[in-house]
Amino acid sequence: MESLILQLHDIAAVKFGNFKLKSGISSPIYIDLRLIVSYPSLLRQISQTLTATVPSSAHYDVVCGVPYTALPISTCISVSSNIPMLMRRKEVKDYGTAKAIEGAFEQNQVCLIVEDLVTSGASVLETAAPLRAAGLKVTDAVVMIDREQGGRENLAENGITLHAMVKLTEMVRILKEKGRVSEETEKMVMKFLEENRKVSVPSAAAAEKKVRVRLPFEERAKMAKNPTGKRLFEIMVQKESNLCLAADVATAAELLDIADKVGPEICLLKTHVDILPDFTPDFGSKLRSVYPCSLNVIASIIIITVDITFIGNRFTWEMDFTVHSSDDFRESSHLVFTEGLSRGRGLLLLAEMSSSGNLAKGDYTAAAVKIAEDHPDFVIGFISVNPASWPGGPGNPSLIHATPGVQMVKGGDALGQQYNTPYSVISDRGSDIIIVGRGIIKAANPAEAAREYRLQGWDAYFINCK
Ligand code: 5BU
Repeated sequence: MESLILQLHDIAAVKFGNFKLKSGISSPIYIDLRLIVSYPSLLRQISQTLTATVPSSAHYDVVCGVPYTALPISTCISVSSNIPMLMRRKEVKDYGTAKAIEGAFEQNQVCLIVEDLVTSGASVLETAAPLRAAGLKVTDAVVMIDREQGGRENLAENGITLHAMVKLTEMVRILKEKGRVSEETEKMVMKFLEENRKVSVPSAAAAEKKVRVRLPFEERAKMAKNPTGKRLFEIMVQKESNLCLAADVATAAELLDIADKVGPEICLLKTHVDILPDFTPDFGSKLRSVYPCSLNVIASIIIITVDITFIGNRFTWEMDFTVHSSDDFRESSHLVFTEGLSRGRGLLLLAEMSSSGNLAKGDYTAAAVKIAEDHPDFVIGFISVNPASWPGGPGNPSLIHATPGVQMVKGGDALGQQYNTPYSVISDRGSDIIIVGRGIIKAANPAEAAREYRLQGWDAYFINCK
């Protein structure tokens, strides 16, 4: 290991000085592992060390390098260990066979991801998603250098264990010990790494992760009291989908277009119908014609989310909080409940929110649970964020939990939205449905992105299913 690190320093793949990074910040250390292709003996040693870094308990059938730097490394691992390799296309062709993954493989084979450097883990996840979408299992990734900036935790949240040849701080320490850098440089680099370390706090549920046995959706369909709730469970089973699209687009025409594209992947479509300038009364029937499955559910969600929860674009959610808890709401809710029930609708109650600093917690959440108990025939479930942490956990299995604030990588936006991964939301936080907006709508290929979210959400549910 030491010799490898010294060689990386010799070829200037690791440099010390003052470097401006892509993000704009100045760094006292710079790593460029693309250089190793010019040093075949070093490339071979690195590949052998990486192979040895993966514990023998981690079984895999194929390897796949994250493009581009890790491609030669994974090729060497493949050739020397005689394990087939796959390639992930960075740019998926939208013509011909349009394959995201090249190479021969079988469904459910396990693929080890190979990467040169991990910072947040985003690039590993970008490779894991199409591999999983193609039917492969991804449980482990091996990396040369772990920058210790949250990557390990982000990957763990997505069901991937990271194995690192060396951590960046260890590497700097070795270089100092071998007289390659001064004590002063070492201190400066350590300080920089410390200051730029993304403190990632694993969710409470993840920290004391218990296996929560869950009932399959088909069992829960039988328990549902409201016909719309029952239908929703049935649609989920039929379509193997626990993905809801938050279709926050600018016009009704765009909404119909996106519904058409991602319809096969989703069990539910959520819309803030009030933001559509070209909304007309026949919008519902048009939507029904492109997307017939769950209009009842769509309609019920419209009732509760109109004006209230539009995060990330025009409105913020706080302004409507008082509407919820006021007497007016209680009165109008009575009307909504009676009217809704007579129309065969169901209601998802807002119990928690995803945006930072929101007030929908504690008593508010408890009040939502109480409303659900009082109206078992009308309430079909909750908009929630961490039902596993509620007193008594997610509770009644006839009720469904749907969670907004979902993207492939944990993070947030400039307006306070907080994202968790599909795996964390479903497996750790005990929810049933992931609600995804920009992760799909802003993707280069929304249909493909929706498929990836669907597969991740679905797999995450069945990990703990009875
Ligand atoms: P995004 O693009 O994936 O961030 O969209 C999330 C959607 O879920 C968007 O329509 C929000 O208005 C909605 N949302 C939310 O993000 N957080 C909440 O707590 C609630 C709704 Br309630």
